Amino acid sequence: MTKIVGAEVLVTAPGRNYVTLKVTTDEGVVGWGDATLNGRELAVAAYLRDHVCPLLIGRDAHRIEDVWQYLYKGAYWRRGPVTMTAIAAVDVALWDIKGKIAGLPVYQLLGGAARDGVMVYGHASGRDVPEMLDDVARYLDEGYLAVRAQSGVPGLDKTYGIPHEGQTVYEPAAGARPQEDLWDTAPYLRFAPEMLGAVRERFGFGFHLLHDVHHRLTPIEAGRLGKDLEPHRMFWIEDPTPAEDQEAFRTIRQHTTTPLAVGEVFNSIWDCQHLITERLIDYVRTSVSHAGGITHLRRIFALADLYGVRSGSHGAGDLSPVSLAAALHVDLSVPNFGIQEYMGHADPAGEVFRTSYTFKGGYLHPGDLPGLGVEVDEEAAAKFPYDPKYLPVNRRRDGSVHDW
Ligand code: GCO
Ligand code: MG
Repeated sequence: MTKIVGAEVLVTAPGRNYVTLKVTTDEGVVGWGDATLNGRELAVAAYLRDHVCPLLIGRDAHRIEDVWQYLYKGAYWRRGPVTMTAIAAVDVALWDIKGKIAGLPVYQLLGGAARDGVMVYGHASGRDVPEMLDDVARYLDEGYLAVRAQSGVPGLDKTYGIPHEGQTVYEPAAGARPQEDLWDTAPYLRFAPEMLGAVRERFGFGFHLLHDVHHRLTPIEAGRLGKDLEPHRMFWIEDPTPAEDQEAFRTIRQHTTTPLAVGEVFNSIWDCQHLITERLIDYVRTSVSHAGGITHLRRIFALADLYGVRSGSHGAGDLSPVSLAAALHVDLSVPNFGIQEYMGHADPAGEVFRTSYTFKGGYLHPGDLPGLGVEVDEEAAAKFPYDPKYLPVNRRRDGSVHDW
């Protein structure tokens, strides 16, 4: 038995807020897990500190499945982003420990590499189409095989996916109260096919093109968008409608052959059960850190594999480098990997998180260090105290709240 003797929560804001779990064994092996839930960070930190860490002490670090079931079923109150992010952090930390004890990178424990590298997509954006096109060019020059394109919509002063002045990596959370944005569906629906068409016109079809709708359309509007985008041969459109309504995807599917991706806000297999088994989507975007860790994510991907649905995990900057590393170990090993989002982490995050994944020719690789291959510098972390920040709220022209 490898006894857990320590479980501590670190909240740090090197550029943005991250919640990190540190689990220590009786032999001094340390495992790291990511528990960041953008805009609700302290809820997960408290859930872990008050209700999970005390229960971990004395348990066997090797019994990952048992610990998972104990925390999931044992809470009685199941699922939800806070609970599942907390369980994920424990799960990932235990996989890290298992790898370090075995002397193997985590992907070896998951069955070994099923591919040589993990294809990632980068985020190109601009306040207008010319600026966005220049950004696409930058990604293609860097060797990316897949690029997500977002552009400011004429008539709307702020749009999802466009960095604020001075940001190198896009981060929508800002301010101690949510920023309020204006949303108007009609101009967006007219503009999106035009701007994605401009990408194909300038750069052709020799790379994968993606676009995030960020939950803003109704099913029939999404069907129309998908149809209008068919000539541009999208790799996917993401989150066309609010994700909790699984039935909505049936309507979208009836109207378009543009591939559909959804799931960054899902936290369990139950959130995507019908989407997968009824083949209503092409890619499931559940992430290690928000969907119950490596253990539960693998279960989701195994179900998806049966139905020809591929993985396309969320990998925004608010998922810490610990989470990205964990995702890469899963991505490298599952048969039905599709693509991995890779947004990067702006400095000074690099001072706190020492990573060993590498990018080459459009692919990331998690590296071969034992465990996840990420270490957290606690002294550096202590220099960046928690900085409350909220995700924006969208309002329509009449002042009513829309999905952001
Ligand atoms: C994405 C996501 C993010 C989210 C962010 C919220 O596709 O990367 O939509 O940009 O908005 O993770 O915290
Ligand atoms: Mg998204």
